[in-house]
Amino acid sequence: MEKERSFYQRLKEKGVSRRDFMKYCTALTATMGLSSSFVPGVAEVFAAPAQRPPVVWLHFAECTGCSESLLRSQYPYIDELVLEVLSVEYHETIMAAAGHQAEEQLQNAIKKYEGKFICIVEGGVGTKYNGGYGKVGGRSFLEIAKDVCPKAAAVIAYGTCATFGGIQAAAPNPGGYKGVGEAIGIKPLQIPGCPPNPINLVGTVVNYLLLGKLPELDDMGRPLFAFGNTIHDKCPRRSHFENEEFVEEFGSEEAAMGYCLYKMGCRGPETYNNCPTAKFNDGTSWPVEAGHPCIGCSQPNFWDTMTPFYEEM
Ligand code: FSX
Ligand code: SF4
Ligand code: F3S
Repeated sequence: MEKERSFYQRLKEKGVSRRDFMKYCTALTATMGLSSSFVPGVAEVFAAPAQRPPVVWLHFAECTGCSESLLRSQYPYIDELVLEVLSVEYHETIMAAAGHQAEEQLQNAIKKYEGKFICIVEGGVGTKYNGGYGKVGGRSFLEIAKDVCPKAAAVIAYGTCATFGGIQAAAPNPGGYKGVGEAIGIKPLQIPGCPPNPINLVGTVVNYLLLGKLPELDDMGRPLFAFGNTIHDKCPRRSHFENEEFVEEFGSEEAAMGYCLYKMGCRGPETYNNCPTAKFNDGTSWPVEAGHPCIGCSQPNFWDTMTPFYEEM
């Protein structure tokens, strides 16, 4: 009770009302595919966490957009929520330590929490030349991944770079970049997207803390609650050529179809992600709603198989 009171007090100091917070929990619960009866439980995971799993967050080849999308854009207080439920032991972007001190922190964390920590990986891993195409603290990404990931209780590959290789794996891929699973032969839980939607990571973690298990996954290791449908399946622009009223309003099926971005190269029909329902930036909008075709950023081999952008497949 005391814990909960101080949590709401801290949110209030950040200008976030209990109502805003409940709105977020409701959206999160719906995204996780749970009924609304779970909303109070979800709120409690944040407000009075029973446990805070230690997290080691690794950065490999990427743009840090995955961390940025999590820490900045969605809700002004998402950082509070994340730091409330997770005990982040190592994260190069947000940690105060630097240099040798930071590396020491990583070693200490994996020793202290061996078999217990969650390892979140952001970025692709170079596999050619013994991983020589990318290093942190004098060690290659490949060496770090091989050292840290097997010691974790669970590995979450976060973003298209960590899941499928991403932009650095685009042809001609001189560094032999791959997703972390393929690079070191493990099967991580995968949350692709460039950037991924932070609600899918938070939903995965909350699912684990609330129900004591990871969400159901597809054969690529992606949570079904987020990647069970294509963009096209839930796209509101589809309604314009499938809904008689719209067709009537536009004058013909062809004219109504013009509202769809397929001819501008939309990859929605072959891209699995929940952007149309989860949206970005506090549920404000998402690419197709903002008038931009989906470029397939969460698919395997995004970049090569999705380019040239803006051309019909
Ligand atoms: Fe990749 Fe994440 Fe795209 Fe960027 O770190 S998925 S380039 S948004 O930031 O890995
Ligand atoms: Fe499908 Fe894209 Fe058209 Fe939406 S805009 S209906 S996702 S092709
Ligand atoms: Fe990416 Fe397409 Fe969503 S480009 S952000 S999967 S709409």
